[in-house]
Amino acid sequence: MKLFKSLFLSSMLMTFLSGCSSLPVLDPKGPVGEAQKDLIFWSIALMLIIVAVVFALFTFIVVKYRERPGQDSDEPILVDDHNKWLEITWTGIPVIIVILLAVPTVKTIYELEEPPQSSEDKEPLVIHATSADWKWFFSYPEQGIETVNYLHIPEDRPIQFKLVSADSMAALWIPRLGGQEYNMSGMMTQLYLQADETGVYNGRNANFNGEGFAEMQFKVYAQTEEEFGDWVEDVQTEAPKLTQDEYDHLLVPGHTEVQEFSNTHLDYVNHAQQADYVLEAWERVGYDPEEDESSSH
Ligand SMILES: [Cu+2]
Repeated sequence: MKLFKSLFLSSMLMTFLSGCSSLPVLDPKGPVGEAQKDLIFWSIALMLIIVAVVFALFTFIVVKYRERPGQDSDEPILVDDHNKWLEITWTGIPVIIVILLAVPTVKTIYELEEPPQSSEDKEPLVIHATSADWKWFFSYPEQGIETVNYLHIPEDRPIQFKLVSADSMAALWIPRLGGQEYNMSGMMTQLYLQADETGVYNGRNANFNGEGFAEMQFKVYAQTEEEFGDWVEDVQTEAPKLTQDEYDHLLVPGHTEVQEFSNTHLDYVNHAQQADYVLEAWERVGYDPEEDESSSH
């Protein structure tokens, strides 16, 4: 027991003393991730206190009521069958624990449904993040541009992600900016994130969806407002147009290199309302999923 306990404690210490370099979730770069980190730490701290109290009581009881030499262990220890105050105590404590965990959690969940309060005065930037086996499309409707497998965002400005999947269910996750949200076919979900620092952050799909899942990753370039504007302008003027035919080809399952376009696929499809668009696209480009399934096994 002692060995187990010291092993457990030292592994916890190692995790926390490692400077969080290997735990991006505990080293957030934006207000959403910050709020979620605070919630994680609050929950861990509360649970550690409970563990400490339980272990202390356990030790105390075991020592105090241990069998002593000369004691007849067959003799049952008689106790009152009912103690009002004990009953109230061990019913009340769990209720208080649940309240202490639930209230901050629910409060944070509702807060994160809205753009971060720290940047209330700034208009959120809308980015449609569309997942397809096994790539990400990021459409900027206001800027009229689209990227594949990478995205640029301005710092200190809330990003309103509108999530949808063209085919199987996925989940958008940028650990340094905040928790994940699901991409589903035929409906739209929403996620606010914000970067408080410029830098390159990793993003990925957090919902297993088959063969190409592991490579369904992307980079997030958080830039100053000015750099972001320059990048948008470059893409608007230099990137090719994304034709519907090319988009249909991109929807065939597989991995895709990073790409950018000076228009968006939102011009011809809204996956949130046209869940079977992907099937029509496959048919148009002559891709047969059943044939692919048999050849890949
Ligand atoms: Cu298969």
